Amino acid sequence: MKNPLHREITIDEIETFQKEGVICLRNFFNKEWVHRIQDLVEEDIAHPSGMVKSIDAEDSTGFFFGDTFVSHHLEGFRDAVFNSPAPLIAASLMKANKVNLLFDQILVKEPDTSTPTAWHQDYTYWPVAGEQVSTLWLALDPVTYDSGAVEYVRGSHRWNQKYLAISFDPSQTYEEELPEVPDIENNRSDYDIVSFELEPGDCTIHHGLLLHGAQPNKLKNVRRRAYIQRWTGHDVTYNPRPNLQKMLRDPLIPAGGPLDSDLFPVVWAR
Ligand SMILES: O=C(O)CCC(=O)C(=O)O
Repeated sequence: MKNPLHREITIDEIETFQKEGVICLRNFFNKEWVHRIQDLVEEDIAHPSGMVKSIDAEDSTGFFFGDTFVSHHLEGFRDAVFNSPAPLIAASLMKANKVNLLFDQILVKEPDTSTPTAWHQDYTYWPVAGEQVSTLWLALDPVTYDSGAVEYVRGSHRWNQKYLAISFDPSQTYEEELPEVPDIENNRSDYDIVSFELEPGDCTIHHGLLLHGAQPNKLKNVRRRAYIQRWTGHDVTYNPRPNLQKMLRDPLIPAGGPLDSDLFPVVWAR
């Protein structure tokens, strides 16, 4: 099979991801992938899956659209999971001998969407244990600070601290005994915050324990469409707990075992 990477991931890039918890990779998804995924996103917005949910804050402007497990809904996303550069990027950066897709997702902030994305860690929402957990965030539009670029607290994945998942869904509560995420937004100068201006086809990959959030889309005529994949590596096991983010269905795998299942497929293995 043709190597989907237009170049290999470098040792420096792997080290940056491991140390800082986030890296930006430019232009790894070519125009063909970008156009195909843009079309799939439009199809999903028009005909969302049963996992779609409203993320707009009360009294907000615009539209913050989110749908999860989209590769179980639209076949084309399966191709983006199995045949795009994504699994090799995730495996290389996490130094993983195999990668499973936990789920994929669309997050669109339409022009003038006032809802920010609250600072959070991904990890505590998900039924996982282990180190090799990451998110690939693919830009489908030009992304700037003003259109809602994701921001990251560099190195926070190494603080040895898990935070309580804060809910994006008013019907959802998270009950783990963990401290709340600190008030980063009102104390920004205390943190080493980094973000990336992206072109369509550029992506970021961040570690599951890295604190991150995103600004509103303040622009009146620029959409901020992202296609997102959540990856795990060989050291990750299934760790179901009460009141986590809703998964598409029960994966029917034992707690403490590998994630390998139809729901969380092995996408690449060495
Ligand atoms: O796109 C956003 O607004 C937030 C993205 C995010 O939190 C994530 O991908 O984990």
